[in-house]
Amino acid sequence: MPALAGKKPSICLKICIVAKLWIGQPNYSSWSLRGWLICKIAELNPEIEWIRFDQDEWRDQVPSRGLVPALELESGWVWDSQAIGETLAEQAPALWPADTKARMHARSIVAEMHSGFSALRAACPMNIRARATDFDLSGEVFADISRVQDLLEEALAQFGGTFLYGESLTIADAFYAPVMYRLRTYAPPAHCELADYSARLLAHPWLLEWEALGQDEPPIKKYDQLLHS
Ligand SMILES: N[C@@H](CCC(=O)N[C@@H](CS)C(=O)NCC(=O)O)C(=O)O
Repeated sequence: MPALAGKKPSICLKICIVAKLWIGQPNYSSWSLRGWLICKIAELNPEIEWIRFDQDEWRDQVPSRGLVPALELESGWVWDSQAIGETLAEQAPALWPADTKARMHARSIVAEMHSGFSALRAACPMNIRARATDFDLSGEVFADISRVQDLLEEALAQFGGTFLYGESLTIADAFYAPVMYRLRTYAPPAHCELADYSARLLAHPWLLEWEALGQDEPPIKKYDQLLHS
């Protein structure tokens, strides 16, 4: 694994550490988006190691069994989006809401996203630049979407502002941003609190920056074919 010791730090704002973030394929990789957005919120500006899923040489360079995101810090590696979020939150507490109840809620919905919604994730892979017409959604996918709507509307009603837990993005917004892209592609929500939140979130400059990164990316057939089936 490449060592960073001795290298010059990338721009350092709040967290003054040397960092390299391994991510790829912004149009398609939902976990990469989460890792990247968490770094943005933490004001960490890592060097980015862009990987391609159709190439394999990067896989044995990361300790995450060939999965991204993986973050290489001076102190060592951390991988998996949730672990990256927790590690950076030690230095950047604003990644979580300050209020205890809000933080408990945020941790719960992040954990639920990380371990659940398998029907939605399997049937509707993130494909930011695509729009499906009349996409056939199963009952299981509808149940996942309905659960997402309940959770996010509850967060907005109890703790929210422009974003889920107030006026700044938190890890929870980072975790649900790919879900908002999925809904926009496959099943745009009719007017509701969730639709308004989704529009505000996806108009955030960091999300626009991410979306632009994927515009000219080579297509991944297996995901694009899904839209025409
Ligand atoms: N639980 C992991 C999931 C990571 C993951 O599945 N990443 C996908 C990208 S979205 C990946 O690296 N896939 C490798 C491949 O498709 O070859 C996390 O939270 O970071």
